[in-house]
Formats: sequence, structure tokens, C-alpha cells
Amino acid sequence: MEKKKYYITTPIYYPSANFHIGHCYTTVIADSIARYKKLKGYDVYFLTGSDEHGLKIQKKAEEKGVTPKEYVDEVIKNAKDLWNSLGIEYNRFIRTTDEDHVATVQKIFQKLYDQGDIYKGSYEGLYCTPCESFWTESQLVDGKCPDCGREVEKASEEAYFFKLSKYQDRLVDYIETHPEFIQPISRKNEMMNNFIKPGLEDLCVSRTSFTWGIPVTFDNKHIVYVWIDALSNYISALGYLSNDDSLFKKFWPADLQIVGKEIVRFHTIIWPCLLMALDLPLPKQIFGHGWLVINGAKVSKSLGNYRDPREYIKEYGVDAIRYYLLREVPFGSDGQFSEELLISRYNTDLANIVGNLVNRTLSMLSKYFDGIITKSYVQTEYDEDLINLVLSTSQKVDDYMDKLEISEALDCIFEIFRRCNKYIDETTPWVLAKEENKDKLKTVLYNLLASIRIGAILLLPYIPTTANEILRQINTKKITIDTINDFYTLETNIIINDFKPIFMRVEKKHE
Ligand code: ME8
Repeated sequence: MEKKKYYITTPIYYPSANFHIGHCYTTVIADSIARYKKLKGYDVYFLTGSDEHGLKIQKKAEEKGVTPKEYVDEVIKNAKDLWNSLGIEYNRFIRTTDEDHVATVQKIFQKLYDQGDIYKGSYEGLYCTPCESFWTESQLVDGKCPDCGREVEKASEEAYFFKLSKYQDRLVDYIETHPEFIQPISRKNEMMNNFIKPGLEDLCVSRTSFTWGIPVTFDNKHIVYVWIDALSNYISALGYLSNDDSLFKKFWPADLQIVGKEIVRFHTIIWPCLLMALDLPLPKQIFGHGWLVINGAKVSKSLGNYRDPREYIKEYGVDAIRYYLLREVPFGSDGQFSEELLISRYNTDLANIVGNLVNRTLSMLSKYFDGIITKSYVQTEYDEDLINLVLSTSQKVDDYMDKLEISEALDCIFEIFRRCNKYIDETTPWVLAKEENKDKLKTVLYNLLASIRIGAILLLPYIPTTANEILRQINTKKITIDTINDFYTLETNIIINDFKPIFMRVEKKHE
């Protein structure tokens, strides 16, 4: 039987500066969902990338005395290094400077022009002559240019426009008949009431005032401006309008497109209208998540209020960061990021609950049975409750993941480890050892390891390094999802591998 397919995307981020913890947030979440789907047997395509054109990048490069391409190449090298150290398993990292993307964007622009959805007009805006930039009223700071603080003046330039207004009724109809399209639901209401229903204006899709962009083939003093270039990445990456569009045929429409709440608007208005104009199906869901904030302010490039995420990974380990991003903030809401909270999550959940449990259990097995896993027929009165909880977890995780309640799914898996710690308190293995009650002791240690094995498999999508290390220490070969419905799958007469605590409690290392 052909595997079910799943296509998931993150936004493509601006490489005007190195990626920060906010970019890590979206990407780690998408990666965990992709890994979860793979674990469940789906054929997954996971796309992320970078949005490399535009005046801001052109200016940054000029300031540094390099070409825009040289400038972004450096940032992208760091970004790929960051994704690598965060364990991001993407299928493709698309760059809008990639040749195939450029070619597809040019074909899309041409097609829309040929069919009358793009037309020539003039763009009116507030222009800062020294910066050669157009601004909107709301972008100005104290009525002046937000970049240099100088006066701006009304100006107009020739530009191409996309007929967004033509698709308004179809868009309203689609959103109303597809309640799952924009999630969470609050964002759907906001889009409908604040932006769509008041009326859509045609969108300016080209510029002549700067050059760092994709040239319009039929009028090459124009470059494609922002959204047609950026949004098309989700289909150009799969080979849309190219010689080989097999990936496109297989994976489009996307199952899930994750974006931060500030760009929901572009993804739920411009993007669907563009797809309608291209006569393509719409993605099944756009999910707009909340922001990570530090001391009340959004983590952002322009504020620069953050440290390089690679430093956190070096100090606390990759899974401390992944776990924090996945667990701390309910998906959809805003949430705090701070080193104190990161350390506290690390110590209470990772070190105390999981780390301690695995280490205590393996130490006891090593001490009492030379590290050999065995089983006996003697039972304890606490087994049934433990086993029931462990075996019921996978379904609960699936239910949460279906609703993208990732923090809740993780908490539910941790319930296994918390229950195991309670089981140790209930059965007191050290007392069983003293009483030479070896059969009962075997049962207790087997049940603990069997539960830890299942918990570790369930953890694979979220904190894969830790989950794999636990499975390695136990030395089990039963590590696939189809082995977790039978509690007794854990092998006997195997010797556990060398082990050491997976997490050591940490103190803050940085002011
Ligand atoms: O908007 N909290 O790029 P960008 C959570 N190139 N997520 C955050 C965040 C924060 N504080 N800060 C950033 C762009 N993000 C465009 C997108 S898509 C076709 C084009 C994440 O570099 C979040 O996913 O400004 C947000 O939407 C994205 O980074 C913005 O990245």
C-alpha cells in the first residue's frame, strides 16, 4: 500500500541577520511534527529556507562592502549550521536565490500577466530619497523615515499589481466552508473581520527603485517584489512549472503551513488568492503561532534582544532547547523565553524526572543483576496501574498531536516517567533486594525498563538525541512505533550498555 503523504513547511526567514530563538521555535516545532508523522509511517516532506531578496538585504550588504549574495551566503552558512546542531531534519532548505526558484517565480509572474491577473499601474507611497525607499504611513517613526530619520515625500513609481480584489468573494467562501483552513480559530476571525471583509485592494508586486530581486522577464527594469517571490517557495521547492514536477504532484497541497502570527495575513489572503489564480488547490491548514517574548518584548532582529541560539545549545545541550521550545509555550499562544525558565524546565523535567529515573533504574539493574534484563512471573500489586497508564499513552499523544497540542502531548509522555518514579516509591526495590526477594525485584526492574522503552520511543520526535541515548543504554533493538502496544516486547537476557546520567542538573552560566 502506498504510504500516506504529509507536506509541512515553515516560513522562509530573512537572512538580514543570523537566525534567532524565534526562528528556532517555528522550526523545532515543524521538525517535531515531521518526525512524529514519519514515526507514524507517513511519507513526509519538510521544507524550510530563506527569503533572500529585498532592499534591506541589499543595504546591509552595501554597508559591509560585499554583494548581497555574499552577504546572505554567510548568514545561510550559519543558519544551516544552527539547524544541524538543533537536529532539524528538513528535506530541502530552499533559498529564493536558488536558480530553480527564480525560474519558477518568473514563470508564475508571466503566467499571471498573460492571463490578466497582473497589470501595470503606479505605486504611490512615501519616499525617502537618501535611502531610496518607499514607506507606508504606519511604518514611519514620528512621521519620518524609520531607517535614517529624515523627511519623506509623496512619490509614485510605475509598478505591476496583482488583482487580489478579484478573488475576495471566492476567498471568503473558501474560509467559511473550510473552518480548519486558518488555525487557531481566533486568527481566522481576526483575518475575516479586520482584513478580508472590509475589502481587498490589489497588491503591488514589482519595484523599480532597487535591484536585488528577481527580474520580471518581460519588463526587466522591474523586480518581483516580496510576496510573489516569497510565497511561491512552497511550490517552487517541489518543482512546480519545472521539467520535473513529480514532487509537486505528489506533495501539493501542503498539509500544514506553520507561520508566526504576524504573517498569517499574507498566508491566508495573498497566498490563497495567488493559488486560486494559478488554479491550484489551497493548503489544508495555515497555523499561526504566537511569539516568544523576552522581558515583555518580542524576540526580533530589529531589537537584537537575544543571544545566538548556538550558545544555548553549547551550554545546555540540544534537547534542553528543543524541549523548552516544545513544552513551555502552548502552541498558538505567546510565551516567555528566558534562560532562568530554560534551566528550571531542564532541571525539573529532564534531569529530575527522566534523567534520574533512567539512571536509578539502570544502576539498580547493574547492582542487583549484573546489568542483565530478566523477567519473572511474580507480580506486585502496583504493576497493573503502571502498565495501563503506559499502554494508554500512545493514543492520548495521537489525540493531542492531531490537534497540534504539542506541549500537552509531551506532558502526557512525561506522565509515564512520573508514574515510573512513583512505582519505585511504591515497590521500594532496595527493600526487595535486602529481603532477597529476587523474583519481585526482577519484575519491578523489568516493568520499569519496559515502560522507559515505550516512553523513549514516544519521545523520539521531540528530543531525539535523548530518546536514542536512552534506547542505546537499555540496549533494546525494539525501537519502532509498532512495538509499543505490547508492554512485554522488551527483550530479556540482554545486557544493558554502559550508562551515565543523561542530564546533570545545571546552574545559570551566563549573566
Ligand atoms: O517574515 N517568536 O521572515 P522573518 C516566535 N521572510 N516566532 C518567531 C519570532 C518570535 N519572537 N520571531 C520570528 C519573514 N519568528 C518572511 C516570511 S514566508 C513566505 C516569508 C518566526 O525572518 C515566525 O515563524 O521575519 C515568524 O513568522 C518568522 O520567524 C518570521 O521570520
